[in-house]
Amino acid sequence: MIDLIIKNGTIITASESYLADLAIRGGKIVTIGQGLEHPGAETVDALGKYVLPGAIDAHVHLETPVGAAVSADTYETGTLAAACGGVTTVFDFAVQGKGQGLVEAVEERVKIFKPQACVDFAFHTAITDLTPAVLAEFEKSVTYGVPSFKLYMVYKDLMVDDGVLADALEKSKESGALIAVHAENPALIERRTQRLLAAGKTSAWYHYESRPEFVEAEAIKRAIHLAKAFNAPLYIVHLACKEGLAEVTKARDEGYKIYAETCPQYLNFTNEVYQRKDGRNFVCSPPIKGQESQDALWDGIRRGDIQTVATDHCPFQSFEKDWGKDDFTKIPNGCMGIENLYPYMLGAANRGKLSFNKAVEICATNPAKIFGCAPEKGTIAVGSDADIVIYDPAKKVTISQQNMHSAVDYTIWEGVTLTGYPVLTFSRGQLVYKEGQFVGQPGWGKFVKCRGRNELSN
Ligand code: DUC
Ligand code: ZN
Ligand code: ZN
Repeated sequence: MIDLIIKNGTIITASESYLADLAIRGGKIVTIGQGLEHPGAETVDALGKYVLPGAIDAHVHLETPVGAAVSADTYETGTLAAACGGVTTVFDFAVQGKGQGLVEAVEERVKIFKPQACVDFAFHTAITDLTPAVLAEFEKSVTYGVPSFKLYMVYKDLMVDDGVLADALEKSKESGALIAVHAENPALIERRTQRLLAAGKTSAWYHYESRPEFVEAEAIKRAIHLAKAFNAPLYIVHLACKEGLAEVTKARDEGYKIYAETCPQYLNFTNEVYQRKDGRNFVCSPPIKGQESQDALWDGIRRGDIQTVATDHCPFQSFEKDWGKDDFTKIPNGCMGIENLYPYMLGAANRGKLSFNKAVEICATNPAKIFGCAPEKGTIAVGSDADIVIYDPAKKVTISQQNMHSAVDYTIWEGVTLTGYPVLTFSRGQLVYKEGQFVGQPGWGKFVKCRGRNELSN
């Protein structure tokens, strides 16, 4: 018995675009063909529309304490907003408490996530305390289904030093784990910040001045240097600067498995936003850089040196951003984007900035391959999960806080008009979003266990 047939659409994968019908049974794609009919199956006519794999947002911080604030989206509102933007899998971070085991940190989070999740979810673990016991637990975490570990090179309470990063890289090589880094140089940031504050330079612009391009680039170079030393793969999260990207390109040209992710906010805005009256709403780390970096990031995507685009979704309410109106160091760091990722990247494809196949590759197929959930996730193929977005290339939407679904009271994307927008989202064959409305169920999302050893070739 077939549950659902999607007819007459243009199917777009990372490698092909073609007209075909899809048949779905038990949450899986079971047939791709022409003229599919099945009595009793629900039928969706996608004539004139694009049929895409659901996006994977490989970088979100839901309900996460950051300093005195907690990021505004709960697991429920965050994954609900994800569904409404065509994201069918999110990767959240389980932050390891001091002395805590890696699997224990994830299990704690799964318990809270499970009843609330509106789409499927997976985890990276943020390692904050790399004891010998934790190093010895790498294999167990890989086997358990969380093979990717993030290390922060900045942020008091979270950051690790170069020795820890080196140990983690060395161990990742033999255990099949993938190390990811938030790359910025904390010593440079600290001294620059003190100097700026002492000079009374306190506005949001100085958040950028305290950690400009070279501060990020230095840390990227250092992390890549260490990864090369152990010939270990490395994933750089939220890459935002031209010079750091050049180092990624160089290492990849030399044959190293260095992967880079960037975010929509770095692709759409420049550091000029920090001069705006609402500049503090754009405060995130690494900060949004200058035009040269933005141009380089787009080139990096088109060349394949940036393999993924994810959001770093970590919104804070206006009143929390306002804590820093007289001191940029008091602004909670983070921007929103979970609902904007796919519409924005597909809108860019619709404008000819990249191909639709490339947009699918970087938003869905590559994250699934890198983090070990392909081909169940990230593509349209027989046997894959029926995580499907129907996209209307003619539908115009102007983004506004009112038509978004996140729990935050503003959006940095306010007023941005997109031509082309998702009209339906299916999560494992279940309709969860229809024409501006969430129509799914909290608790529907399931925990996706990933495999180690990423499957993306260099
Ligand atoms: N950067 C942010 O801006 N927010 C959350 C964490 C991060 O790395
Ligand atoms: Zn980060
Ligand atoms: Zn982050």
